[in-house]
Amino acid sequence: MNILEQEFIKGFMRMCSDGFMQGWHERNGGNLSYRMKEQEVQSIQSAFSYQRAWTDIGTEVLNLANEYFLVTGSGKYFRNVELNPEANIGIVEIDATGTQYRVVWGLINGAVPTSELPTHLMNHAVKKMTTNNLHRVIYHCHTTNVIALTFVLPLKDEIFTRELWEMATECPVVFPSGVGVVPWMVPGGKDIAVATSEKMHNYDVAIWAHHGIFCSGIDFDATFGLAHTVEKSAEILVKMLSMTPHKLQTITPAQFCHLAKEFHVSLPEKFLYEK
Ligand code: 2HA
Ligand code: ZN
Repeated sequence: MNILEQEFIKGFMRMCSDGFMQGWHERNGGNLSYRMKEQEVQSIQSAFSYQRAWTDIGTEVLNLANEYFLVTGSGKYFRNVELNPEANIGIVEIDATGTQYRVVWGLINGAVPTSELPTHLMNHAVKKMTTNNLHRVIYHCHTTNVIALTFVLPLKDEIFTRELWEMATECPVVFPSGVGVVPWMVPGGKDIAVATSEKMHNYDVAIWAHHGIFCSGIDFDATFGLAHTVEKSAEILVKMLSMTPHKLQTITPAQFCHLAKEFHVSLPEKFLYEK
C-alpha cells in the first residue's frame, strides 16, 4: 500500500497546487487540513510511526480526541507539496484529551504542523458538531481581492455577505448562510482560533481582516469551490468599486427571496435589509 496513492492524499495535494496557481499562497502563505475517515486511517495505519513526541495544541478540542488529520507544515510552501509531500505535509493524531497532537507520518526532518493548527482544529471541532460529522476540510488562503475589501468595507458580517451576494447571482446559492468577518488579530494562536471558530457556528466562511479567509466544507471540491466563489465575487466588487462608488442597479432583497425559493435555499433575514 502506497500512502501517496490514497485518494484523500491526492485530492489534498491537488488542492494545494490549485490554490498556489490561483495566487493565494505566496511564500508559505495559507494552510490546509483534512479530518480523515476511519477507514482511511485503517488502510494506511501500518505505515504510521508512533515515535514522535506529543505536543500541546495550545487549545482544547475534546470532540476530536483520537482523530487523525492530514495537514500542511509550518513554514512550508504550497507550491512544493506535490514535489515532495513527505517534507511539506503530514498526518497528526490527536490524543485522548483533545489537548495534544503527534506527527505519525510525513513532516520529515523535524517539520511541524501549520502555525494555524489551533484555528484549524477548533474549526473542525465546531463543524464536526454542527454538520453532523459531514465537514472534513478546513482551508486558509490569502485571497487578494477579499483582503483588499477589508480595507474599504466595514468589518461586519451583514455588509460583507450582502455585498458579495450582490456581485454574482450564484453566491447566495453557494454560501447561503453568509460570511463572517474577524477583525485584525495576531495570527497563529488560541485567541484568533476562538474568534474564528465562533464564526464557524453560523458560517462556512470566515474572513480575516487584512489577512485572508478560512473556509469549511465536506470535501476538497466543495471547500476549494467555496473559496474560489467568494474570491471571484470579491474581485467583481473590487472592479466595480474601481469604476464607481455607486451601483446603477443591483440584485434586490425581493430578487434574493425569489432566487432562494427557486433554488431551495434559505437566506437569513439579517442579510436582506433595505439600503
Ligand atoms: O504562513 O498563512 O496565517 C501561514 C499563514 C499564517
Ligand atoms: Zn495566513
